[in-house]
Amino acid sequence: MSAEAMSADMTDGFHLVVEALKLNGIETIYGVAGIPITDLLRLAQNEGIRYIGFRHEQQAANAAAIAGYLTGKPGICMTVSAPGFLNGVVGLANATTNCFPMILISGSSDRSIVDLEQGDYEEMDQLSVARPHCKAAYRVNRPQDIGVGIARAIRAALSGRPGGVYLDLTAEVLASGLDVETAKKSLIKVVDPAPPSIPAPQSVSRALDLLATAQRPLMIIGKGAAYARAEAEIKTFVESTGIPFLPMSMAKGLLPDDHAQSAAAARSYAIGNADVVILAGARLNWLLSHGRAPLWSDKTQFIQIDISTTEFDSNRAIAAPIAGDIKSVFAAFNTALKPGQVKAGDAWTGEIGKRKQQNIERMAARLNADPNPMNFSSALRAVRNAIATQPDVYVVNEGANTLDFGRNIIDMDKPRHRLDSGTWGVMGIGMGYAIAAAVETGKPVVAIEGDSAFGFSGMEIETICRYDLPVTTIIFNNNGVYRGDPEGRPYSPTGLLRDAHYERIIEAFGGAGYHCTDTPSLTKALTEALASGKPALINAVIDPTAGTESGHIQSLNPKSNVAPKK
Ligand code: ADP
Ligand code: TPW
Repeated sequence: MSAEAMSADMTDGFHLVVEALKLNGIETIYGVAGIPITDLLRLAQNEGIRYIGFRHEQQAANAAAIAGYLTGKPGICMTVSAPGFLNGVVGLANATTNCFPMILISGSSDRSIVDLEQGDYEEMDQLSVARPHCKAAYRVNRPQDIGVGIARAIRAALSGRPGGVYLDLTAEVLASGLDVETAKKSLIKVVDPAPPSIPAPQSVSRALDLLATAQRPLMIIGKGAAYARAEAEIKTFVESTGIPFLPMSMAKGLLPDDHAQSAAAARSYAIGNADVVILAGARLNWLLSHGRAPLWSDKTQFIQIDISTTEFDSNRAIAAPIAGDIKSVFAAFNTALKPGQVKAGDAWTGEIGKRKQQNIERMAARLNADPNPMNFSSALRAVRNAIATQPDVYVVNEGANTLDFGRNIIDMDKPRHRLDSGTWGVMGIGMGYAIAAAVETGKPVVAIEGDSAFGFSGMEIETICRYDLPVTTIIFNNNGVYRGDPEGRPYSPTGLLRDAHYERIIEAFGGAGYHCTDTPSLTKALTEALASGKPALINAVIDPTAGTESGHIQSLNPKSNVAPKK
């Protein structure tokens, strides 16, 4: 690479990447600096792109992924070659699994050396590694192709089912010169990257005809519907038909959790007894028991709305598949519905209402108890009471018990405000999601974290403090993965340090730390932290015996039946 300055009628790969991103409305890059992208990041920042530098690429990639979900534009993560790239791939794969649009852009080493395995600095055939973990993967080998590479990456991330895209930029391409005239002509502004996908009229009428025969209809709303920004159309449909609905965890708030037609507090009854179920942007995967008994009845008939047609019949026969984007499908439903054509029966909604009431009363006793030390329910009640005063708060949630209890206890009333472990049930999204939520929305964020879950991304507390973000992290500290070890025993595979003072981590970076052992102090600390609009970390000490192994998914955890050795 020549250090000589180029003449005024020449530009280079660095400039072309930044210009192509800006031309396509990209405003933020998440990443970690190093060879060969350091100058690229500097240039991007100088040219007005907001750069958020992380301590680990996995979090930068998670941040880009959730930025994509929140904004509907692809989130951008930039990393160095080989190890930095690999760290980013976890976030890329998680984005693809969750259908979030993001682009992982990694610099790569000298291809002539990499391809002959001659041992370059950070040598790796990154394109081949990335390919199985994303929706599309491209490499740019000439500076005049940068515009096409970025345009293809944006379109692939956003169109149809959104997902992660990998874009490989060789060090050579970044530093290569190109005359300004050719460079200008090579850039592409992507027109209409996610065009509406209008459903076929016969699919719409097939679905409505089936729904009209239903005695006990139910609608399950998934994060695909939240991503599609279909809340207005779904509200009209749900309220005009009276159909009870169940939100999947990241679809909570699309319709408010306290909506009269929410069947969340009678979930098993509603699922087990529905005769026709509409799946709106939710896959019939493990999170819905694959549509199988004992949760589901084999008599239930399905209407499934999805932009990806390969989703239909993936687990159960789908009687009425509708290929289309959810906003367009519900708009079509609302237009086609004749008055009174679809109506949830009073007996069905009445029974759901009765069971909801019973379950809410049963839960209230647990929720209102004040044990010492705190347990998951009481601590979450304390958190809920503080959040209730701040309607704009974004909630990030991960852990096992912390996630399961958190999903049930923390109500949401705005769409796309709950961000969690998602389709994989992955640990380690916490700080990346929290940072991007604060950066992209400017609103306060509360990250409710199991102590084990927090450890996967804990160093990003420095990132939160460096950018002075309004993020409060609450650690549900019960000394272990799922729960703590009994006193006086050596640490087991699920044990973590007893009585860790996590709040001191943030103090090292100038943030506010709180140590809370009871519910009034927890509510007070969170209220104060939210009012400050500054970084804070609350160490909420929970009973180490609280919580169950694997949380609510113990049935997925294989157990050895061989008697232990004496
Ligand atoms: P959840 O975890 O909330 O159940 P999933 O991630 O399993 O949701 O399912 C989301 C589904 O939504 C995916 O199958 C995806 O193809 C679909 N999807 C994403 N965006 C859209 C859209 N705009 N219109 C229709 N379907 C969409
Ligand atoms: C990337 C396995 C699932 S839940 C969990 C782990 C390690 C942590 C549970 O303990 P925590 O929560 O966070 O203290 P709580 O509320 O029960 O006390 N590695 C990855 N993802 C997953 N899911 C795991 C490991 C796991």
